[in-house]
Amino acid sequence: MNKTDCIFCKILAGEIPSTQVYRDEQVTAFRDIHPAAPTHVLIIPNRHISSVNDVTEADEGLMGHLFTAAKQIAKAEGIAESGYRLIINTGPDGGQEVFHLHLHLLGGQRMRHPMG
Ligand code: DGP
Repeated sequence: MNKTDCIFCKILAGEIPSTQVYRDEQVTAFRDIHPAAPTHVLIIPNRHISSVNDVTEADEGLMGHLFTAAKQIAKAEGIAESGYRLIINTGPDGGQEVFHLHLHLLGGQRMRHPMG
C-alpha cells in the first residue's frame, strides 16, 4: 500500500473523520474505530511509514517520540496509574491490518497477559 491509498494518511489530511486526542509536529493520536478496551487510542507518525519493517536508524528519534506521546496521552486519559498496554502489530502474522505504523494504547480495564 502506498501513501495515497493509506487510510491513516487520509485521517491525517482530514479527508476521513476521526476523534483526535493529540497532535504535534511528529505524531498524531486518535481513537480506534473498533475499541478493544475502554481507552483505545492509535498513535501514528505524521510521515507515512508502512510498518516496523520500514523503520530506519534515521527514525529512531521519531520512534522514541511515539512512546513519550503515549505516556502523555495515557496520563491525559487518566490511565497512567491504573496501567495500559502498548502494542505494535507488524505484518500478516502480527495481525497488522492498516499499513501505516501505529502504536495501540489500550487501558481502562485489566487485560489478560498475552503470553497466557
Ligand atoms: P492493526 O490491526 O494493528 O493494523 O490495527 C488497525 C486498527 O485501526 C484497528 O484496531 C481498527 C483501526 N481502524 C481501521 N480503520 C479506521 C478508521 O478509519 N478510523 C479509525 N479511527 N480507526 C480505524
